[in-house]
Amino acid sequence: MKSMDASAVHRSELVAIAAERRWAWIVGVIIVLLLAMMVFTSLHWAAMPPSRVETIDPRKLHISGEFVEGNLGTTLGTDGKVVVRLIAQQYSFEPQCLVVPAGMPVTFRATSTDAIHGFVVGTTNANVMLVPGFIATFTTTFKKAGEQLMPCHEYCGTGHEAMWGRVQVIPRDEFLAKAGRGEGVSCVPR
Ligand SMILES: [Cu+2]
Repeated sequence: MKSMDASAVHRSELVAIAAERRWAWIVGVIIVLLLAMMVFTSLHWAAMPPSRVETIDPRKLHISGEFVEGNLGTTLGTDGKVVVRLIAQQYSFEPQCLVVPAGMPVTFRATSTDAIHGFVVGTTNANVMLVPGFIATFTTTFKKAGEQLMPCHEYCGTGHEAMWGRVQVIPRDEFLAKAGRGEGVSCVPR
């Protein structure tokens, strides 16, 4: 009886050792697999060209080029495309208020003069980060007319919480009536 007990303990010990070894291998393989995936993706990403990157000198934004004051805001281009240009700076957006049409694509082009800013337009998916030196662009279509708030959503300094803009989304026909081809549309009636 004594020897049987001893051999039973011995056998279960062998089973435990085998199971431990098996799981050590499985865990080891998982770790190696994860490391290999990290190495592969980082090498793969580093080898791919970046997506379209537009740079701009943030020191000259106010002086010349696309983002001079007279060129900011919403324009209906001669090609019928709506483009909004704005800049963010501590602690405001320029312009503070935008007029955009509902139901047609609107392309935003924006950048920052100083720190990293960003904005989101109300509850829409228009949401972007603004990094000095880079032009952020995206195109979106606002579904409904109405006024939306546009807060800065990247902490940019002591005045961050006061950094807001407004976006007036107006019906497409009203917008087209307001905007002559190649002209700007602003919140301030002209
Ligand atoms: Cu900001």
